[in-house]
Amino acid sequence: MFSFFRKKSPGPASDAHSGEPAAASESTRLIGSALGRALDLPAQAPVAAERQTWLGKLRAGLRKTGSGLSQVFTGAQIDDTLYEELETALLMADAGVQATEWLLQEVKRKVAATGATRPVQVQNILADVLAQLLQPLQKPLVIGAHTPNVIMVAGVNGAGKTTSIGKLTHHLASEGASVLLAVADTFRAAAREQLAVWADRNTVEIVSQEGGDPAAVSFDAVSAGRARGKDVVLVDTAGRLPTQLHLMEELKKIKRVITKADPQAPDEVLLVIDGNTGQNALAQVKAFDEALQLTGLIVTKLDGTAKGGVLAAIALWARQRQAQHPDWRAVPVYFIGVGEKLEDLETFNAREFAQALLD
Ligand SMILES: Nc1nc2c(ncn2[C@@H]2O[C@H](COP(=O)(O)OP(=O)(O)OP(=O)(O)O)[C@@H](O)[C@H]2O)c(=O)[nH]1
Ligand SMILES: [Mg+2]
Repeated sequence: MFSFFRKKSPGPASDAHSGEPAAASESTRLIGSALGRALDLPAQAPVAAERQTWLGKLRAGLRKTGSGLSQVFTGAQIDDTLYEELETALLMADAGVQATEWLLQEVKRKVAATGATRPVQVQNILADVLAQLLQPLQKPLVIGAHTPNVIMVAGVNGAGKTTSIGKLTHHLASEGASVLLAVADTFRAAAREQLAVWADRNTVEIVSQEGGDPAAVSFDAVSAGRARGKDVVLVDTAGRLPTQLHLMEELKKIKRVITKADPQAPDEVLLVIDGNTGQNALAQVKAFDEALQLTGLIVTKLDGTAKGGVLAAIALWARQRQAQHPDWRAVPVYFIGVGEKLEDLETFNAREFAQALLD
């Protein structure tokens, strides 16, 4: 079994088997070293510079809209005005009413408990509270427990599914994993072509069918993946709104049929969310989870004008849901997209994200 975190580390490493989040430095391992264990590749030192680059992109993206957050703490004292401004800034950053209230309460509680008197202390407290709230969303994607590892990818139109699959393929393939791409977006010829371009770039195989049934293509792809001994099968589906019930039924069918091809599959059902979607992202997570029982999220376009706060809303929802249903599997954010290039996919780190949001 191997994960997206380095396994052969000279220092303390995360343990994919335990599902424990990696330490910050270890999380710098992108998929790049994911297969180190399985393929016996030499371990590499964390590439701090690369992490800096994407953090910079994330910060720059969030700063475009999230600048309000850091400005809240420039005053001289902690008073009602500060909390009011903080409330407004959190709402503006897309945290939503519930998560905003929750964060405010937690911050006030900790301010009282620590006897903080300066606004900058409130800023640090908020960073901690936010990081703690987001922490359960941080989890490595582990692949290799079952072969082929079947990853089904869903989401609304234009969220970044195909691009994310391309990036994921690139990283997996560059580490020597054999990947098979399935075009379960059979509606548009353009969709086949788009994925074929990614397949070419990554020199991996692709299963597609003109105008065919997306479930049938998925079945063929998983069967082919098994027959050809592939490590990973990535299934790209067509974009759809959760309100398009017949299309949601179609997604369920794709999932069911994948299980027919391999009773242990799909290993992952990922929802791709456009980071610019605001509060509607939470509605998407709920609806797609209801239909498909999601196992993870990819949040894209965080390099643009996304406000980032929606992750707090998702984290609070997950926290409340978990409290009500202890058996419910959490829906971690496996990756975030910070650009359109192959390398613009990063593992999610709660503390770094909280810090970037507050910068
Ligand atoms: N800036 C930026 N653009 C992105 C990112 N991810 C995807 N995009 C862009 O978003 C647009 C839509 O991406 P696609 O991958 O085609 O989205 P999709 O979900 O597959 O779309 P449909 O299949 O039509 O539903 C493209 O122009 C991508 O280049 C990202 O992380 N950052
Ligand atoms: Mg697509």
